[in-house]
Amino acid sequence: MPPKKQVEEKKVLLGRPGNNLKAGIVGLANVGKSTFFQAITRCPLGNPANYPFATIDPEEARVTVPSPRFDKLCEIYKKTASEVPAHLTVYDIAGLTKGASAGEGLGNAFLSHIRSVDSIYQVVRCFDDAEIIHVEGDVDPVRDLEIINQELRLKDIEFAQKALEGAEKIAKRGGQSLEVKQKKEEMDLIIKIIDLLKSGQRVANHSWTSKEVEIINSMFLLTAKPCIYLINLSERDYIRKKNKHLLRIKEWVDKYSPGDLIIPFSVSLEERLSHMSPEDAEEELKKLQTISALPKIITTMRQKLDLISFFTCGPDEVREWTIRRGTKAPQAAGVIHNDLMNTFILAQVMKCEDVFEYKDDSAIKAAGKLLQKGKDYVVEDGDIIYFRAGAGKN
Ligand SMILES: Nc1nc2c(ncn2[C@@H]2O[C@H](COP(=O)(O)OP(=O)(O)OP(=O)(O)O)[C@@H](O)[C@H]2O)c(=O)[nH]1
Ligand SMILES: [Mg+2]
Repeated sequence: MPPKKQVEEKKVLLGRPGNNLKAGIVGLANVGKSTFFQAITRCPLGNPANYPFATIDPEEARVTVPSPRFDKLCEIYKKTASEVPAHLTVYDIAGLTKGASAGEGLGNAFLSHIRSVDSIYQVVRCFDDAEIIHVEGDVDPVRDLEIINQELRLKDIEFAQKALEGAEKIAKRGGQSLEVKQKKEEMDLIIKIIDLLKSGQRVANHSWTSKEVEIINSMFLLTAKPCIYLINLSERDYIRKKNKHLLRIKEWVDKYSPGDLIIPFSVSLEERLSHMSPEDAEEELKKLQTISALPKIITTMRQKLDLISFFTCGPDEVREWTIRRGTKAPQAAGVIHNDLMNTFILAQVMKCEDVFEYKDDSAIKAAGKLLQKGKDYVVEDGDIIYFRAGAGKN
């Protein structure tokens, strides 16, 4: 007897659907956000300056995703005319102040900029420099983490309370209708969320069922966005991997943002490197016996956002494409072109590792490593895909 087909519950991911996800740079004013934005995007946008609230309107730029696999594929398919790496979109956002959730500083405008991104790079100042004004008077990263965390939570509590009132109105109608039943369930969840936020926790760090995630996604909460904590150290501390605040920062993150990553880096070092040629930057890093933190900052954010890559390789182009984990073959084809999704026939799939080993498409085919996959195939990270679509056309 053939095995029973398992009915899998589709796991709903926290956050917006889609592949073009954005990471926003968040933090107190004057902590180095715009300087970091310029270094990571290598673009002149943003307005780094030594006074708080130098940035008002958000700026957006794309960051090339560092990818050893992509570089290797470009080498193997060397006759390709064009090489297109994957990108991550990064936003430089205005500095936050204490009381922003109640309208202080740029207040709600600032928070609406955070609402439009999918994840947060939180820049935390850990460097001492009397020349650079600290809006709170002194360097105290845990206090700064508390301020940002509190503002985001307060805004979420306000949002959740509004959502609760809305659900309550419908639930009050009474009766046994499906809508009333759903709204009652929604109310229970929202009350749970409000309690969680009041206890200092973020929504993203809690585990939720797919049904709960669907409701949470409709609420657009700020603390439902994944966060990476970027600890801005002086060059010296970054190179020697030591700073007196790091342990307390780790304790705070473990308690209030459990599971989230802390990446120490040095904005001033990255800024210096960004003005050098790749060769000079490499030389400088060798001399300092250190590495740039930017590749890790980019790749870990992609992981946080559940973004993976597939590749298309041929004589015309090697390209790395971004999809969300769990995407099926036709939808992955749709990232290239809608027509490819609508007229999808099949996907011919090779694995990156096999291409690295055999270095030749026909050898891979001969080894039986060219796989034919249909519309239910869930694309895996590192797949090299050749889509067949339309009336048997490629
Ligand atoms: N010493 C030192 N100064 C830094 C570092 N990072 C940034 N700065 C300086 O700090 C000042 C503020 O930097 P910005 O990048 O404008 O800070 P921001 O967080 O974007 O500020 P707002 O947009 O006003 O919120 C600038 O004068 C930078 O040169 C650092 O790592 N070390
Ligand atoms: Mg700025």
